[in-house]
Parts: sequence; C-alpha cells; structure tokens
Amino acid sequence: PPTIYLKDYTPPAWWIDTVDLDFVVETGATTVTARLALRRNPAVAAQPLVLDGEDLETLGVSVDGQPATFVATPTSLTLTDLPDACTLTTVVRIDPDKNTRLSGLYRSKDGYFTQCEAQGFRRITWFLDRPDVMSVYTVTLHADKEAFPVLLANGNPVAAGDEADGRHWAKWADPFRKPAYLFAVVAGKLDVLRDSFRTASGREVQLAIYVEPGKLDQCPHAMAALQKSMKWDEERFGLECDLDHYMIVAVGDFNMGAMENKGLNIFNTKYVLARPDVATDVDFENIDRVVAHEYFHNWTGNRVTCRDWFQLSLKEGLTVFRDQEFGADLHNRQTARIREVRGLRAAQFPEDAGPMAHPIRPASFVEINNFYTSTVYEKGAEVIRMIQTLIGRDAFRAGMDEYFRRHDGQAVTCEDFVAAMAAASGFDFTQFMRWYNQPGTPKVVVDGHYDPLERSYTLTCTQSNPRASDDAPALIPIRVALFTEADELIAGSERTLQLTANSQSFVFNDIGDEPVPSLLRDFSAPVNLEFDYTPEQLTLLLAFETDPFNAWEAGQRLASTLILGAAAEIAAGRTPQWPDSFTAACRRLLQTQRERGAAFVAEALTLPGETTLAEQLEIVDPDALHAARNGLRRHLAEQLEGEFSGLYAALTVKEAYAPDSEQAGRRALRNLCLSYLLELDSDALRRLAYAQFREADNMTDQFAALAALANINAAVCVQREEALAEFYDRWKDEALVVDKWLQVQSTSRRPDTLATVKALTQHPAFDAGNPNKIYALIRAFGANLVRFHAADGSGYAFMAERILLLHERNPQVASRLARSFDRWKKFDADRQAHARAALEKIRAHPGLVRDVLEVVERALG
Ligand code: B3K
Ligand code: ZN
Repeated sequence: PPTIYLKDYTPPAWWIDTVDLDFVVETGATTVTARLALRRNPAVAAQPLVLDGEDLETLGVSVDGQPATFVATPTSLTLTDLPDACTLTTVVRIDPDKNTRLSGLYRSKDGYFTQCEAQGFRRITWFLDRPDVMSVYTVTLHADKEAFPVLLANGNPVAAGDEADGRHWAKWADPFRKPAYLFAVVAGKLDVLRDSFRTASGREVQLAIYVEPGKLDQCPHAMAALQKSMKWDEERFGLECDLDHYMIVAVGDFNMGAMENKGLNIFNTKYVLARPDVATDVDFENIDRVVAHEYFHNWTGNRVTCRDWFQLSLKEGLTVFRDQEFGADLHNRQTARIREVRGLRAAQFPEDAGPMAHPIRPASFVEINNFYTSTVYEKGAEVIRMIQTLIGRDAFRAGMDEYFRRHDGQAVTCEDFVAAMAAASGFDFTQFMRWYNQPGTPKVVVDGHYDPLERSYTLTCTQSNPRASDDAPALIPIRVALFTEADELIAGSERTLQLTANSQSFVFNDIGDEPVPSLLRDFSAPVNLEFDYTPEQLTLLLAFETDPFNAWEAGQRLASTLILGAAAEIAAGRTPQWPDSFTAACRRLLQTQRERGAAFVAEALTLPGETTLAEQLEIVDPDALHAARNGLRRHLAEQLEGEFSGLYAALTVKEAYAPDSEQAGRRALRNLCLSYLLELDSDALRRLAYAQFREADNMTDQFAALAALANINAAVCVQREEALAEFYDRWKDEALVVDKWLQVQSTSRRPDTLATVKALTQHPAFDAGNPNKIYALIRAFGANLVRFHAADGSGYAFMAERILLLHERNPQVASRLARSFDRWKKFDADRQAHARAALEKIRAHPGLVRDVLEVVERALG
C-alpha cells in the first residue's frame, strides 16, 4: 500500500459548494443520490475531477442532467472535460447491513448510523473526501416508518412527511459549510431525552439525546454534562454554541469513543449511558469529559478544521487540552493532572519509544486511522498546555480569540494555530515548532550545585532525544521551586525555566543552604526528567511539596526505585527488602488523608503500573516485575493493615450516591484500602470484599470489590467464583456492565487468565463483531503485561489468531489489537522469538488489510 506524505500536499483542483443527498433506506440496500455543485479551483492548474469511493455500486453518473462518461476503479471515479462549474449527480447502492467495518453507513441493532472520520464518507457516495473541501449540505432520508421512526441528519429539520407503503421521509439542512468527515445521518427506533440551553447572548439551543429504547433513565448525566460544557466554553473561551439543534445519538457498535459530527454527535454508548448502579465514578467523569470534548470540537475542529489529516492534532490536541481543563474545573484539578500524566506514561511514552513513534504531526502514513493515537491526542494536548505555560493564561486566551478571528470557516494547519498564539503574545515559537515535527520523549538530566560562598544554587539541565532526527534542542519549559531541608518552600524560588540549549545552567541567588529542588512541577513538559534525588529528599517532597502533582511524583519516584530494585533481586533469585522509610511515608499519607484529600492520597498510594515501570528497563522480565510490584503491595498491606482497616471503616460514604469529586475521592481511597487488604488474602478479608460486593448500592463499590476478588490467585476461592457468577447473572442485559465483567477477567493477575479469556471468547457475553467487547476482552488482555508476555508465547499466538479472525471484518479494531505487540523488542530472546513468529504469521496472511499491515511492518521494522 502507498505511503502518503505531508510534503506532497496540494490544494484540491475542485471545490464542492453544495451537496444535496437523498438516502432511500431499504432492507438489503440503501440507494444514495448525490447532487454536487462543482467549481474548478482557479488557484490550481486545470485537472480532471477524481472522486474517492469505496464499496460503492455505481448506478448512474450525470453532469448537468446529461449522462456522463467516466472512468471508474474500485476506489476512484474520474471525469474529464468538465465545464468550470457544473452539477454532478451520482446514484450509488450501498449495503449498510454488510458493513462490518463500522465506517461509512452501517447497521447496529436499533438502526443505521454513520462514521465518516477520517475517510468514511467515500463509503457512502463518490466525493472529494478530504477535510479542505467544505460544502453546505442538505439531506433527505426515506425509510420504513415503523422500523425507523427517527430520521436525523446534521443541521435543522426543514420538512417531513409520509410516503406510500408505510414509509416516511425527513429533510435536514445544515447552514454551516463543513468537510465530509463531519457528515452524519441516523435512521432508527430510538428514545429521546430533550432539554435546552440558553446561550450567553440569549439564543435557545434545543438539546436531544437519542438512545436505544428503555435507556432514557441513563441519559440525564450526559445531558447535564452537555449543558455544563456549553456554559464552561462561554466562560473560559468566550465560545457560544452556534446551532439551533444539538443532538447526541448513542450506539452500541462504535469503533472509537465518540464523533463530533456537526450538530449530530454520534457516541459510543459507553460515553453516554450512566446510572449509579451501572456506572462507576470514573465512568461518570469520563462521560463529562467526552461529552465536553465532542462539544468543544464544534469550535476547535468544526468551525476551524484541518487542512489535511497530518494536522489532526490541530483539533485533537487542542480539544483534549480543553476537555482536560473542563474536567479539572468540574472535578478535582489536582488528581486530574495526576491521572493525565499516569495515562501519558502508560500509553504515550511507550508509543513514542516504540515502532509506531511519530511526531504529534506525523510526516507520513499508510492508513490515517492508525494515527488517532495517544501521541496525536494526549501528547498533542501537552504541547498546547506548554504553549499556555510559556505565554500565560491570558495571552493564551487572546491567542484563541485571534485564531478564530483569523480562521473561522477555514481548514488550516498547526502553523496557523501557533502563529495566532505568537501574534497574541509576542512570543517567538520558532524553536517550539520542534514539538510538532519530532517524535520521541526528550530526556532531561538535571544536576544541582550549591555554592555556600556565593550563596547560589545552580541547576544544569541537559536534554537529549535519541528518537529525533537530529541533535537540535527543543524548547522545554521546566517549572521549578526550591525547598529547604526543613521542608519550606523558599520564597521567590518558583520559576519557569526555559531550557533552549542542549545544556544550560540556571542560577538561583541568595540561597542560604543547599536546597531540595522540585523539578517539572505540574508536569510542565512531556519529558523524562532525571535528578539524583536521595530517598530522604523524595520523602520530604512527598510530604511537603505544595504542588500536588510533584508531591505525587516524588512518591512515584520512590516506589519505582524500590520496585525496579526488587525486580532485579527477584530475577537474581534473592528476596527483596523493603525500607521502613517508605512504609512510614505511606502511613503518614493515610494519617493525613483529611488534610490532603482522600482522592490525592488514593493516587499517591497507587504504585506505578507495570507498563510504565517496564519503560525504565532495558530488558523486561515481566514475571520479576510483577512479583516485585505485588511484593511491595503485600508488604505495605502487612505493615499498614491497621491503617487500611481503620480507614476502610471510617471512609464509608453515608450520603446518597453522587458522582461528585468529594464522594468519589472517599470511595477511591476506601476501595484502595480494600484492594491492599486483599493482598493478605485471609478468609475474613475475602468475606469482607464479598459483603461489599453484595451490599453496594453503586457500581463503583460493587466493581471495586469484584476486581479485588478477581485478582485472588488461590485455585479455589468461593467468593471470587460466586461474585463473578452473580455479577453476570444480574447484569447480563446491560451491555456496558458485561464489558466490565469481561475486562475484570482479562486483566486479572491470575496465571490462568489466558485460558479464561479463551473460554470467554465462546461465552454468549462475547460478540466478536462488537468493538467494546473486543476491547474489554482481547485488547485489555494485550495490556496485561505479565500474562500477555507469557514466556511460552501463548499470549502472542492468541493475539495473532484474534487479529487474523478480525482484520477483514473490522480493520480499525484489528489494527488496535496489533498495537499490543509494540514493545516486543524489550523482552528477552525467547519471548522475542515467539513474538516475531506471531508477527510474521500475521504479516504473511494473504489479503491482510493495510491498517494491520502498517502496524506489523513497523513492529518487525
Ligand atoms: N474525531 C473523532 C475520532 C474519529 C476516529 C476516526 N478513526 C473522535 C474525537 O476525537 O472526538
Ligand atoms: Zn476529538
């Protein structure tokens, strides 16, 4: 398959000013008639019209009402000698019932839905399927009235009526020009929750959330999230909703999280449906974030869109940054930042160190769907955050205003965004652009030197990035503060250093004694920062650093050092020793949970994950790492049993359940106590967990108890078996809860997890065509470091088999599974041999889809 390069970008030879679409939805086929008002782009030398298409059966092509001659291939339709402006009409037949890729128009149980980003519109009709071609759309849908009472498209409803044979129709018009990837239609039998929002300037927006029948009681949280998002964007960025109708439709079969189609978002049910007994605190918060994310796209993505798909981070990095800020304001800013960084380290850092590493703006791709990555999204958001850190919040807001003033209604590049920020702030971003163009996580090594005679303290920072194409330095903002050994922040020492050279020194004057530096506060740049801290210094920062992120970070550094040291001991056949100082620091955290906040303490006592720890090793011994991390957990449980039990009792939430950050924090810490206690695995503790499982009135507590039990290693554990059986029995009709049931088993530590996962692929709960089920069972297993990387290669062989079963049915989801292999070269020779065999088997498969081929070829590299 061909590689597509950013450097080859050329503007389109034709514009499509208006699009008029007619959908006749019938069993077995849908007929799509498209009338396109075409106009030559005068800025480009005359060229034939070459339209994109995929899986279309062409029934007719005419120009200005006359049958036209054309040349068709399976993926292109070429017309030559067209007048400079004309109307092209095409009629195609598509079969959404057979569309298992979930791209384009497809069937899911209650109706027909679309997904057009990035290149799904070409699976609906012949088109210039690229984001810089923007058009005004009108759409008419015809379908059976009883089977599909709801007919939706972007924009505003303009007319509707009945037809012969029990059919009906509806016409929609979207007043805004938009690229094809933002197109959407829905035809289905759906319930609707309606509400409204009054904008700052007094316009009334009609809001609607459409869901499968019977689920209306799981919609109010998403509706509230939508209203809060609208208000927040007005207050923080002065951005008002421009629509009369804003609709969200939830669908159970969806490749991604959600899609920001103009005025007609289509969501994975996972990010809409919630009720306290079926959704956890984390689910509620994720719904807030994703609803906000898609709404925020209405400005950052829709009003101003991407010139080409290489610019994806223009809208995604920025919109993630916006949803992060919204989440931080709505919930808990401290722990939000901690979780963002935890997520970045678990997914983006490994990606950036592996075979799929790419800059937030990739220079090339084979399949664009492979680049909806945590690099483009989450690292992209970090890059936006750095811009705000460098110029300040007010200038950042002015830069956003300037961006919309310049580019509203346009399809633009990342340079355009940064230029608006530069214009508003006067800051020179020339060097900063390296963040857009280079892959890899920079490493910053910091050395501190105290001069008692000069009373000065010098920090020398040295940066490197072996993944980058050259040694030129990046501009790295490093927030620092200095603390005295007596745990006080030194007044005036808080600064944002701008590291612009490969090596650079920063001097702090008038420092009375050798200080303890707190570096990269609030995680001011997505880098790996090294400083030769003593355990005493880290313990001090954990206890006294006023920036909660860096307090947490100090604890993570302490724990990482201990676990990695212990893993080496275990690998060498020795028993690791754990220092009392760490236990004492953890005890102090538990004792001060009131002052520091339960949510923070829960984060601080969550040890770094195995995937994150593995990145710090040259060669990973997953069994030793697993044993070391759990060894520390068990040690803490033994030493702090009294504290954990005491807090477990004390933190009980007595008020009625609400998914607010205060209650959620208490539940998180209480359930963390439970999971530590279960490391001791006594019969009494099993019964304690089982009792919580049975008595919980909310999914957060019920699921936490189930997860703790699911990890119990003993061959026989009655409570484990019963809890799993009861959970399924109670929730088998709630698809999203069944996903949790699958995932709690696929992520279990138990040595028989692969056997369980294999058995579950045959269970009625599993559906080999449903992305959520595949993610919960198969992809989550791929992220289970110790089980997926089993020494005998069984995890790899299983994954290869699942990828080959899935690749034609759903290339995007299969490709995501293939990413499980990313880090295969970090393991020992025997494991590598097994992984290589699995990857080669996939690569050799005849007709392998290009999505998977790209990932596998890069992995084999
Ligand atoms: N923009 C969509 C992602 C579309 C994925 C295409 N494979 C969701 C989002 O980021 O809001
Ligand atoms: Zn997005």
